[in-house]
Amino acid sequence: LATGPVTSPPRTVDGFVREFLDQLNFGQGVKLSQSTINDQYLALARTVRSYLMASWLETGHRRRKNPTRIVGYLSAEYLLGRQLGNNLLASDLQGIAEQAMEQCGIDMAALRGQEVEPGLGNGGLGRLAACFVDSLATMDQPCIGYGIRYEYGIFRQTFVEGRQVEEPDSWLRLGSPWEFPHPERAVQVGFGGHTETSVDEDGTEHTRWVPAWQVRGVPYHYMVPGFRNGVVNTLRLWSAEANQAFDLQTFNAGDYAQASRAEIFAENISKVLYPDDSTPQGKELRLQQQYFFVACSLRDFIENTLPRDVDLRELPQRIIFQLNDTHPVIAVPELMRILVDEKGFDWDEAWDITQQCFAYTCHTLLPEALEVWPVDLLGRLLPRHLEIIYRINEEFLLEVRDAFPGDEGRVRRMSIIAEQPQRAVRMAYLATVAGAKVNGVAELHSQLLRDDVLPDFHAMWPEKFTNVTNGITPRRFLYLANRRLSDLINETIGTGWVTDLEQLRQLEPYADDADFRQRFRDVKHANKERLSKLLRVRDGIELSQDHLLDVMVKRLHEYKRQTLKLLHVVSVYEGVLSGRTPIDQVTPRTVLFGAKAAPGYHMAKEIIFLINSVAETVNTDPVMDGRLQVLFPANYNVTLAEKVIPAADLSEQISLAGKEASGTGNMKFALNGALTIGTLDGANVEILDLVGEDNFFLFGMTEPEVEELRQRGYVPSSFYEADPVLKATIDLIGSGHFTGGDRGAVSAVLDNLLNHDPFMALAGFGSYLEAQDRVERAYADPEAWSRSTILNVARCGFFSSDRSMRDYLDRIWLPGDA
Ligand code: 26Y
Repeated sequence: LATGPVTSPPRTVDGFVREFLDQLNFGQGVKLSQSTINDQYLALARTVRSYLMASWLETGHRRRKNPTRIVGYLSAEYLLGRQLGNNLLASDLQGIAEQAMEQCGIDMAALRGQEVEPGLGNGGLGRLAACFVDSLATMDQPCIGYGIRYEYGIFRQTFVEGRQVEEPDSWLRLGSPWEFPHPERAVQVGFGGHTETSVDEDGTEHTRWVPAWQVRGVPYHYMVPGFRNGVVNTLRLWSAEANQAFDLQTFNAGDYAQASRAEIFAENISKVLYPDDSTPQGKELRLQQQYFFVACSLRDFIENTLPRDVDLRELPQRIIFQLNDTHPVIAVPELMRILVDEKGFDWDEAWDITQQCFAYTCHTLLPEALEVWPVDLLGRLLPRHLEIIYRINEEFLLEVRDAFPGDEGRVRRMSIIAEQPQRAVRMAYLATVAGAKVNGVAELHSQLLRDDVLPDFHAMWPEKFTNVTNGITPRRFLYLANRRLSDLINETIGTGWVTDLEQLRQLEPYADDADFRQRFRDVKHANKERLSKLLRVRDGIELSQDHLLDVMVKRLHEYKRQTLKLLHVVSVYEGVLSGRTPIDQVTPRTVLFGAKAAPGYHMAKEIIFLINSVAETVNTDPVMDGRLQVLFPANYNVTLAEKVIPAADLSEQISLAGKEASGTGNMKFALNGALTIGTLDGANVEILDLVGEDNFFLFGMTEPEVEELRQRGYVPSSFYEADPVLKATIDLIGSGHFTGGDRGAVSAVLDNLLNHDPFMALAGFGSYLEAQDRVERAYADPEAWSRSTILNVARCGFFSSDRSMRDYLDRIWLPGDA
């Protein structure tokens, strides 16, 4: 009995109630009558866990019996969102759980609201990792997601007098029922120190790293359930701990503060997520984080996951480590160090293995976002790794000279070590040299990667480069977030779409069905009502349900151009104020922003203040007669996204062409029946291709046109002078109208726009307004609008992250396996 399969609690309401009460009584140590909502939430979560446990153990067992190449997804971020709803959906226990809670007299919605989402990521890249592991589990593909268990995730945003204030996100405070700590699987990670070289009897050199200090990495496991397929994969996040709780001698000598310092030092490593998502600061702690989780993960895989009898020459048949941007790239010299220094491989053989074990995904186009680590910092923290990187570079540059004799300019350009402005390791180059494949995240992005970011590498190894367009999981972002639309779809075409999103194509004919269109509108309206209720309670905000809901939610960045959206808002308001536009010609519209700014990104924070200032003025000015509302609920996160996206009519994807690598919010909106107003940037290009130009509001310059304008010399003020509406709009802001007469309060943003405007908002203004006019004309015809939204849903099946995973499998992880 003890060695047989683990059995789940009975899948009945009674069985669920019994397990729940057990969890409450024996797990939480309370009786139902005495329990708090938090007790109940924790017990409910642990009940769901119990049901998934048999599948988890069985999945592990099955995988050990039949070893294949598994995916080791290395990501510094996982933006998971709440777990309860997702795990209930995956295990198909929603109905049973609801009835069970009702039987216990418990309001299940209140329990759902109790969960604090693990915000272990900044934005797109972290959420993408979460979608990918969901898809791999649903496709029954073996994957371990490796990352960091930050004690504090992305900060909680509040506004004080319109300005962003950051508060720590203590997501673990009320307990974390979804994680399984495994201290017995802890691994040691070294830092600092020096290297020693010795020569053995037959004259070969051996180098050994002698670290100066060590920390313990403790893994926490999280279930990643596939959609109703009995598969549960593992996410393994590492937490840093001090080796001895206290330095005993110092402790005994009575210096308690000094004794605890070592502990604090070690635990700092996984203390907090860096809230920057583009400009790397070159901070030592960040490099410590990167090396920490990567060293833990490689050690864990090689020593504790891979069966003992496997020869490491077969490592590439057992694992492919996917590098989620450059953050985990230090894994490359770490694997070389393990193979050469610890396992005794010669260099060439180790390099051959290493090159087959890694692939690299780039997520950016902004040159300032490419990570470089100063050589002195890297050498101090990881002296052996720096030596290894130098050797990799040496041999790589020989290859370059071989391929391009006499071209020393090229050699300098391609060197992994930059000499200017200081000696530093270019992590993207290291990843490209080491990786078997390099991919961008949308067609346009991959092309610009080849042509502009890594052209020399493309010239040398064209076959290394490929594209995998991003995707989103339809489980969370359609089924879970938009239950009403899912029900309508299920009723119309069945449920196959949940794991085969292209089946949404079958909805196309219903775009011409007036009854279906009405039901589609009813869904949207009900979703607005749901959002409206939430915002009232969450933020004390009133959302008008008969407005066009125009949404721009994403991190705050100049390149994403929240200011362009704001200029549109102000121009509508200014039109009414100045009498240019009769009020009855204004389409009732609510513009909803959601955005966090990196705490050190001054301009982004000024833009937040400007949005809040405009909102306060516009929302309360009687001249607008309530027809224009600007809402900016604080602390946009996955939980809020799940309510906002299904309610939206218009999706704002207005980055300057050539700057947004892909975007994934764009896909979520289209899949939930919002129309996109957007530029030819990132995955917008592919969305437009699929939905057709009649069902997409395209505006603005193409990437080559942007480049051309920059070449010609872009003068933002000339656009200001030439366009009276733009001029009036900017002048109204400049007059202090939105800041109680204080002109200085907005000058940083305006000066920047008028004198620099690096992302050409002023150049885009005219065509953007013109596109917004098209939006309003289209919205005035509800039948035509509904038709377009239905076609958007029907044609966006391509953007399932299941398809992204298929593409990674075919092009990168298991090519030739078809
Ligand atoms: C190095 C450090 C400062 C850093 C930390 C986080 C740098 C970048 C990031 C995060 C980047 C990110 O989220 N990029 C986004 O990735 C998405 C998924 O591929 C894309 O859709 C989106 O266009 C891109 O901006």
